[in-house]
Amino acid sequence: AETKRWWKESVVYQIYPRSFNDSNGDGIGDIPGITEKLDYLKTLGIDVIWLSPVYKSPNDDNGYDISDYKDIMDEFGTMADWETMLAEAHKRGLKVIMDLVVNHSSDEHAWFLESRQAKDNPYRDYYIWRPGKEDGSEPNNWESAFSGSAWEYDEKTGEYYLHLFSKKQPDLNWENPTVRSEVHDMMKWWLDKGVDGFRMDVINFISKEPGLPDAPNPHGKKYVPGGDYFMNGPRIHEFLHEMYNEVLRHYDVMTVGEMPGVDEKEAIKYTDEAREELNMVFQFEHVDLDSGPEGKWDIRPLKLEALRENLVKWQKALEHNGWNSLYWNNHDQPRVVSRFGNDRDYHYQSATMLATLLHMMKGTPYIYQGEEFGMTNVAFTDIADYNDIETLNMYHEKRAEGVPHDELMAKIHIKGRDNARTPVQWDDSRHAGFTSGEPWLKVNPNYPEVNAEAALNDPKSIFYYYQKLIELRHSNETVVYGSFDLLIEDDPEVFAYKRELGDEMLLVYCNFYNGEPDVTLPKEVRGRERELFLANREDAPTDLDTFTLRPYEAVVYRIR
Ligand code: TEU
Ligand code: CA
Repeated sequence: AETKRWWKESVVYQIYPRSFNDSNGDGIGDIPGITEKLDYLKTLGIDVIWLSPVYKSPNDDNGYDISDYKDIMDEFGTMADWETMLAEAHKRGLKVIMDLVVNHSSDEHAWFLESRQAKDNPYRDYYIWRPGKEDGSEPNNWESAFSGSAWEYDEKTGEYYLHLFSKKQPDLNWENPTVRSEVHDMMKWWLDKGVDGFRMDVINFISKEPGLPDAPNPHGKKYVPGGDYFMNGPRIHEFLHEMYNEVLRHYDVMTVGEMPGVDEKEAIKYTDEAREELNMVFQFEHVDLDSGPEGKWDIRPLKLEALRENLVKWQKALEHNGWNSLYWNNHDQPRVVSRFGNDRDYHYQSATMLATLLHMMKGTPYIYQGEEFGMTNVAFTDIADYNDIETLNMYHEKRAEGVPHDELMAKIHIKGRDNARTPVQWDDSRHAGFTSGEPWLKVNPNYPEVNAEAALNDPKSIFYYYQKLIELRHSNETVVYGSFDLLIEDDPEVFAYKRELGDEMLLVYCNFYNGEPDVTLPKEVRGRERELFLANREDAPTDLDTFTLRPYEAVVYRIR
């Protein structure tokens, strides 16, 4: 049987502090603003808060560019504010995990300021410096995740440094043991302050293929993705096991590694407890299914078949020795009710169906702020209303190539990261109650209808459905530890699976679209009595072996 762990029984709630709640009217969410909302989170019922970065940062990438790992960003408050927040969370039985961003730092970090001074500076090897090719061009052809080359030339010493993300996010050199021990010390420093774990930013990028070779470039592009040479690289498992031994082994904490480009075979290595690396990973396959070969802006429709095949693959691959994370949303992804649901005609129905589909699977569910009451994508028409560096860089690069404004805005409306980053809509007052000043990013104009207060006042809201899902996970072991098996292999509209533990069985039926498909119960339970465990519509039948699912209906039966 399964080893019981608190982090397997938990539901995590992600806070993107800049957009969460502004306590002092400067238009920027902050730490005291989080403390104010802890009771709200307690009402929702979550167990763990994942805080996106709150460290000192020049905010080139909203805190994912850290200039001091042991200090708090001025805009977010002080270390004392942070300590109060942690104490207040702990008082309520909420754990807090921090974002650990150590694939790269800010170019304004003291280490980098030193590193760029001279080739023989003691900090030189903290980062990845290389001379240009013979013709002076970049050391290789890798493309940055935020457009352009992944290399930046630095006049001072006449060499290039590697930045897989923005040029203000130089990659740390994990080959250097001093860098590794600096990171370990910093992690212990936070753990000793009482944090309950880490979400590790692009942690599977830290080991680069020695030699940093050019990536194949059949179409003769200027720069190409170099992921094959840094995703899940040669020393990654060694580095993570070392981190476990040096740091994590000594604390009762949870870890989740964010891992673009991880497949289930690698994931089992990262999460197999016996290997002592991480508890879980964030994989990206299911959120890449609506992208084509050209990457995230190459947008395709999602098919349930593809999603089901993928999710089932992950459920089965990690079912014995690993553990899955379950998520639809985060601060980089569009809002799920707009993306895979129908935010116009079936807002409640599709949001709750998607929630059911996710939360009834095996793994630790993650909720992203605002998801719990159905926040949606946004569509600003002016590029000046956008802030995200990925979006802006893409827009300007493509505009320069002659792609029309409207075509780019259409993509941004579907996939842009600011869909997730508009301020949390707390109520129907000015700026949705997020701030008494001017918000750093505009509020989604649908806040008069979609907001937390309205949800709290409506017993039939998405909020209370999430609350129920969390309650069921806390009160029912099958939801946490039960086996997972598909019930219907190939229905183009219905995702149906069962969870089983001992004598108990949960049957989950989700109608993914707005049709009205019929489903039939599996042979083993036909004619047997069943009770309603959860449903997002009234009057789901409990006595029929074959029944019709209504648009976006989700229903879970319990059989004992
Ligand atoms: O994101 C990792 C990552 O690979 C991103 O490129 C992500 O896939 C992209 O945003 C999708 O559009 C992490 C953080 O979550 C992200 O916010 C940071 O910008 C990035 O790392 C760099 O730290
Ligand atoms: Ca503020």
